[in-house]
Amino acid sequence: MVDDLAARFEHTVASEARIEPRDWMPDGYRRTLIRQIAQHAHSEIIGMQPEGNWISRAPSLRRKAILLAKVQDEAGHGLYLYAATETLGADRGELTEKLVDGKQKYSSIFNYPTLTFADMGVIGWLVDGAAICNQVPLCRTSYGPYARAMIRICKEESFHQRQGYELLMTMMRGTLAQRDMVQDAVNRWWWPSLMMFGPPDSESSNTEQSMAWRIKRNTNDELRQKYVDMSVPQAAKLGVTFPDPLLKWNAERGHHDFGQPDWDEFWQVVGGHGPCNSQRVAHRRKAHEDGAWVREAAEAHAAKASARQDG
Ligand code: FAQ
Repeated sequence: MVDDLAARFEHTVASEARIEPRDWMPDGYRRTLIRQIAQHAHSEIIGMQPEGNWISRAPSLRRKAILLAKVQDEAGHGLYLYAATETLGADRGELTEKLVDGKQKYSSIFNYPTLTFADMGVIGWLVDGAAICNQVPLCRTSYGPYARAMIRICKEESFHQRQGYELLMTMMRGTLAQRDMVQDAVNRWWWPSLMMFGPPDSESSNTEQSMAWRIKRNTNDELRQKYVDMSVPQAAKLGVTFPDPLLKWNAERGHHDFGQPDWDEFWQVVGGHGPCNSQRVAHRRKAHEDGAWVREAAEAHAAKASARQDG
């Protein structure tokens, strides 16, 4: 029986059809999806903090409205993704507990501070740019609810990226001090943005199995290369440089050569020891605790409503 189910699962994956919540799936497939989707959801929710930091200090009403909309979108992406984990049997409350207890990860990128308003532009351009590069292939991931969530999320990420690039273009047309601010932000965010794609393939414990299950459609290094190739002409048009002396076009490969991020720093950050890890998690924990009364009120309301219906 299990052999039949396993064969059907393998066939569905191999034929590029989607696995749906009620289909049989190997335990490891379910566990891997819950891990990846939960980390992704946590990243969206924690990722609201570095930008939320600037909403009250945006330089104009227009920039404030854009930033508010972007941060709200991120909350929506997080909730959408938590809903996808629920289709796999995960419990949203438990996932949040694991996040605030440091038992589940979120993207390393959100452990760096946002020092100036140029960081808002660079997060949109580079961080959302990396997110899109990583997530567009996930629209073809083998698990249906995750693939469908990615389609909508990618559309919104595209708006996020465009607003960031437009913000930077505006600053680059401004004063020398504004141009310097943009270059400084690019210098600080370039290497962390390369780390978003995960460790080099040789150190990526999950890639091989995730590719076989078609959860991941590309390796970490493939996507990192694609991102570098995509970003270089955008930087030239903007008038900024990347802080990498090894970055240059390789005509033979048809790709840019580039240097490696500091992988020791990456593992430190992933291990909870980056510049803002404790601040981010403490803030999330406080928001979760402060929201307890809302969850209790919602549950009490739902219980009363269902009692009324039964009665
Ligand atoms: N940070 O074996 P692999 C956004 C962990 S976009 C922290 O290669 P995998 C939008 C990894 O989980 C950001 N941990 O892992 C936004 C694994 O942990 P384990 C979120 C990382 O899963 C923009 C271990 O290292 N996007 O939020 C990182 O096959 C602006 C070994 O690594 C997604 O999550 C990292 N950078 O590949 C919001 C996309 N990299 O097994 C606000 C979906 C690796 O020890 C503002 N996720 N690790 O528990 C993925 O595509 C994959 O999970 C990868 C990692 C590619 C991130």
